[in-house]
Amino acid sequence: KNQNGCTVWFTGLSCSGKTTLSFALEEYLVKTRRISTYTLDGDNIRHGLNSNLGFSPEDRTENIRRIGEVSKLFADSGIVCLSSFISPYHADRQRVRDIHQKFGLPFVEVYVKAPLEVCEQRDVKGLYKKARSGLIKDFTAIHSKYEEPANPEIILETSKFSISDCVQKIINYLDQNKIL
Ligand code: GGZ
Repeated sequence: KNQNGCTVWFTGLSCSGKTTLSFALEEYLVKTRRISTYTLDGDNIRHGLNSNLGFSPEDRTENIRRIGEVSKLFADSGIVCLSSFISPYHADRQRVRDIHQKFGLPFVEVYVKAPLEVCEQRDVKGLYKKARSGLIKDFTAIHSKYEEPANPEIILETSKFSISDCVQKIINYLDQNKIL
């Protein structure tokens, strides 16, 4: 193992910018720093490992529990694991933090913060529209709660700052805390 692993955990509403930021961070870490990363997101997790889970509160909790365990394994292998999930419940995020702590692995919670109105306006996949019209049930922030992080390591307001400013903020944190 030639580098120290960690997990950077992006939490926030649908269309808040989690995936955009994690891809931008990944590009910087890989190209500029030659650091190995792995991204976990809905595309590679909800279609595979967690394809049997939906969006009920119980399923979201199990979704995050499994992703937390996988993130810990990647971090333990020396990779920078970038995990982007709404992860709406405080207790679930806390459990992921705890298992990292137990194994001495850095866990950096990044709250990707944007007002619901902004997320709804972005509506990249048209899901908010479907949720408003009743075609999707249990949609986060429409019918299902999002518990704001109480004490995240980093808060990024994506409606106020550019992508590169937000990425720089994460890099500064990782450098200053000697995580990279
Ligand atoms: C929230 C949903 C839902 C419901 C489908 N609620 O914007 P997206 O499309 O690409 O990201 C959302 C993704 C959320 O999955 P997570 O695994 O991150 O959720 S959680 O952490 O709460 O378990 C959205 C899509 O799946 N999606 N139905 N009802 N988002």
